Amino acid sequence: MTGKRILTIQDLSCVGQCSLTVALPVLSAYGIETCVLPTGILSNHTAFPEWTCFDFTPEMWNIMEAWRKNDFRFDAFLLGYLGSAAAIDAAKVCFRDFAKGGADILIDPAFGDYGRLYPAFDHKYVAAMADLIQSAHVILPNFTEVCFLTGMEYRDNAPIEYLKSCIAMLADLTPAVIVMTGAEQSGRIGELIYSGGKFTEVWAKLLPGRFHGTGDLFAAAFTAVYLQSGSLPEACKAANDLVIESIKATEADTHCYGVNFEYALAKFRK
Ligand code: PXL
Repeated sequence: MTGKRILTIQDLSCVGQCSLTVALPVLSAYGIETCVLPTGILSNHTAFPEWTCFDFTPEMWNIMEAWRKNDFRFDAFLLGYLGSAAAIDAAKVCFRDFAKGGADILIDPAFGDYGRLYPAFDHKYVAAMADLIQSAHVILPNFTEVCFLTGMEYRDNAPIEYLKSCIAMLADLTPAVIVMTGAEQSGRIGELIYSGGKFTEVWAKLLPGRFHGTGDLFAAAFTAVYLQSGSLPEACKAANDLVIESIKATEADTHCYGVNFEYALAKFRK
């Protein structure tokens, strides 16, 4: 138990396990008191063909006003898919007004994958995210997000030297420790951690198939273990183990619904 109270700021997608429907149960299962601030309410995530989005940002400001009166403070923040530049502005005020001294701020930029932006986003959103990560202590981008944030070219199956050079460029643009997720090299998948000018690599077995929501699952488990242990590689390893167990428990043709982390969590708590 950390005794820490975390605030996670992300969208609430009603169908398709991702964002808040992953972060809340996973952080709670690791014994962390978790508060939520939804940025938007979607019918389902945007990898399904049809979706609606109710912009929740006006209510974020009302919520923050009540929190100020209650004098709430948080020990840590985990941000994922925010959905709009307006939600990014609200998140900045949230850090300013509700962070305890020394609070950890972890941000998954969560705006793209496989070389492309998610449908709701454009370059303005990327620029707003580049500004937001100035406030972060740890960021969890995938390679697509590293490329959009740096302007580097996205390449499939890029050699590790290229991945590292892009990450080093990103390190010039943010003070945060970088944990690049989903690096793939010779049948392995893992994280490239860049901290204090040095790289650390954490690798796991690459399972076949592409599954939605694994980045959000990784971020939630990583955050829980990082807050408890203070170790970046340990947090990566624990999060990889949970993602792998979840994928193994997922039926192959249901990938858009997210992975079966519910089964994996129940198993790991036995
Ligand atoms: O898993 C990332 C994510 C979160 N939230 C929404 C999304 C996506 C990715 O597509 O659409 C709404």
